[in-house]
Amino acid sequence: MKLKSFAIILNLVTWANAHGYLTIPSSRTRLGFEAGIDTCPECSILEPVTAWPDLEEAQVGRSGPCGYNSRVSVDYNQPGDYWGNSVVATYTAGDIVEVQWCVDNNGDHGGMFTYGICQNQTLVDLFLTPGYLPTNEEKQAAEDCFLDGELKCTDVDGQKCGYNPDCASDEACYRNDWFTCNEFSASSNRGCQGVDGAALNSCTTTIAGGYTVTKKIKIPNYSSDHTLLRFRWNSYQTAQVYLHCADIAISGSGSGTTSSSTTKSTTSATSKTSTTTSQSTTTCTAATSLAVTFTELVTTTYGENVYISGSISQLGSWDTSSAIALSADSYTTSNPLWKTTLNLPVGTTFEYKFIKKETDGTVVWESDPNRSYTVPSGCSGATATATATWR
Ligand SMILES: *[C@@H]1O[C@H](CO)[C@@H](O)[C@H](O)[C@H]1NC(C)=O
Ligand SMILES: *[C@@H]1O[C@H](CO)[C@@H](O)[C@H](O)[C@H]1NC(C)=O
Ligand SMILES: *[C@@H]1O[C@H](CO)[C@@H](O)[C@H](O)[C@H]1NC(C)=O
Ligand SMILES: [Cu+2]
Repeated sequence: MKLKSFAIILNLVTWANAHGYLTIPSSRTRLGFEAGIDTCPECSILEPVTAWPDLEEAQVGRSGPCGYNSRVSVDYNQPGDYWGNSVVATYTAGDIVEVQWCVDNNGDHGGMFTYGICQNQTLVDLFLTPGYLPTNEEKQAAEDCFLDGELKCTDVDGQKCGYNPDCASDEACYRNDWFTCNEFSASSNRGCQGVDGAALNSCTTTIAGGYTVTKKIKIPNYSSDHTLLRFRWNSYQTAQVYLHCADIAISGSGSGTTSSSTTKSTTSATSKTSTTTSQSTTTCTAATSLAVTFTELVTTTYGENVYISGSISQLGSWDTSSAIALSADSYTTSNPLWKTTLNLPVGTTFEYKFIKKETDGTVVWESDPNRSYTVPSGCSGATATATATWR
């Protein structure tokens, strides 16, 4: 705690600087930004509050679990024209999925963060009703429910879950079920940037460029056509909490309904990219292969093209001359999206990376480690999406 008094002084001078927001799955805030409604997605801040060391002390007030951006007077606790009316991702109970937020270079306040799913649909529905703004009491009740439904770092086998170096062992922040950023004043890989060690502008913020912060969560045994994934970041440096939601669906697994010819697979899709599957809930014929869409957010210059290369023959068996080209049809400056859809056999597990080919033929690889993916099982006609950001 040697840094504590230093940090409190910094509070006063860096108060207004920027910050972070949930990007994968696409949060309401991200969608608002991409639609041009929000000019600073990383600026949805609950302040001033006690954010440290008791991570759960602050009441969410008007910010609610999904955030209120006072710069643009947008309340993300209710559906808007560009968010909240449909889901951005569908997961299966038990899935391990990669989630990501983006921290601004000028506002990396260190600290700890968590994700949550509230398993009380009645409560969540208040945040899904067009034209209805939940009261502050309803916002707090939902936040309490999201905290009850925390998706713990330690729920994911093999995931490294540490304690925050800025937190002493007798403080309330000394817990490793929440995710932690690195030491606020570390000389390298400091704060939340240090979680991925990603390059500047590996994700989009509007003030000083962003760094991705990537972790894995385990989707709980819960089923809903439309619910919310809540992200919460408690700043160490400032008296601020950041709150965001993404609209998701969860299809239950092992729910014991009559299934005839379907061979039920209990292995869930695990992936270094975030994985979503969607499928019809009517009669199910097990698919033998699935249309899997790979998306990669990567800013490119004219003449540069993006490919996917990997360990299976469909991806060229690591031979870059046989790699599969991605399309830039959906590419915009604010959303530099490359994508391709491949038909792959259910259950196939493989490793891959995205590559850039320069005009002169030079190949630029993503940094290690290799990404990995298992094609999920599903009903005939099901599709899956693996989203990623260049690293
Ligand atoms: C869900 O939330 C509502 C509204 O707060 C509450 O009345 C109800 O008891 C909750 N249901 C469960 C199962 O906790
Ligand atoms: C998930 O919940 C359902 C319904 O409560 C239950 O029948 C099923 O056994 C659970 N599955 C797992 C893997 O816990
Ligand atoms: C990625 O896969 C390639 C091909 O199998 C392998 O040579 C390389 O060592 C892998 N990289 C890492 C970091 O595991
Ligand atoms: Cu900030």
